[in-house]
Amino acid sequence: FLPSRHDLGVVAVGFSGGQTKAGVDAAPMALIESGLIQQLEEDLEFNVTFDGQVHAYTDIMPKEDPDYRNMKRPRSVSAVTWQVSKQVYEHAKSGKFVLTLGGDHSIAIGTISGTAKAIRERTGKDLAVIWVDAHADINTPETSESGNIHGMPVAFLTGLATETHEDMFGWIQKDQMITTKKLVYIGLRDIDKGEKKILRDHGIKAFSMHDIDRHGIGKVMDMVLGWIGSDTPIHLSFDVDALDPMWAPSTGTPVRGGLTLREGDFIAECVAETGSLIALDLVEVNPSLDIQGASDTVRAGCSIVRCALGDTLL
Ligand code: B3U
Ligand code: MN
Ligand code: MN
Repeated sequence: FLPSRHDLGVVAVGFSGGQTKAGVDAAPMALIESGLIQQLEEDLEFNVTFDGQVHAYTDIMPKEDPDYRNMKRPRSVSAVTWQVSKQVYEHAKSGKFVLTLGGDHSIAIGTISGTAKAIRERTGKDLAVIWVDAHADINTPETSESGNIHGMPVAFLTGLATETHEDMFGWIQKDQMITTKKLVYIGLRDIDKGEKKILRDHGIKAFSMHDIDRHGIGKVMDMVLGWIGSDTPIHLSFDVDALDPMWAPSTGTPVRGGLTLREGDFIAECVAETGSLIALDLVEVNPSLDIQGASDTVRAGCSIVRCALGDTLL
């Protein structure tokens, strides 16, 4: 199932509609302008397929998008993630590693549905997902207190939240979904009450900041990868707010007490080391928040991407 080591598909998603703060749509350009793709091509010698655009998906955006089932902008997020899903699927189907630069975390509905389907078709295997985040992003429309869909992607991807309207995530088919058994969280520290119940009821594996303090990141990564098992394709979805705001202040919902820069890189390195990583999302960098810290946040994001792609492995 492994992507041919040096073929990389890049999707740049300039979308902020899964939450209410402007600016997260500018992250792909900031990451690219800081030299990320060039580094992947020149230093890491990846054969990069990239259409050269940051997609804004303005042509598929609905004109009116009133709240539905407590969700804010459900048709817009659905339309964009459906399109992202097709873009990611095309890369993954042809055996490329897929790097998606967000955008807010709602876009993972698109990225993971795309890789889950491609991997099933190519290998018959279920995809494992490692979700690195301060938040669990597993609210259903009914448990969400904010109505922001970036707090719901995991619920839609696991089938815990479903919708029949095709234009409001009804497009997500069984073969695009993931199992809660192969979902693992790292870095959690801000979880809603409803989310806690969901995590408990479904026995979902989660390593909070408390677990990292207790065991250290090395032991935690052994447990994460042990839970997933070998020979399992892995999609890493990395929300930059998993890092402590000291390292990544420019993000929509910073939460103190997070991962150090080195712990974030270490997570990415450990996943790279398995040789089973097939896709990476980097999301929630918002260069227009905490402008003084924006370059640090972009740098931290670039570092995580390079580590996940094997830059720091000998
Ligand atoms: N759990 C809250 C807050 C949140 C989720 N993801 C982020 N913030 N970045 C919610 O809105 O669902
Ligand atoms: Mn998130
Ligand atoms: Mn988050």
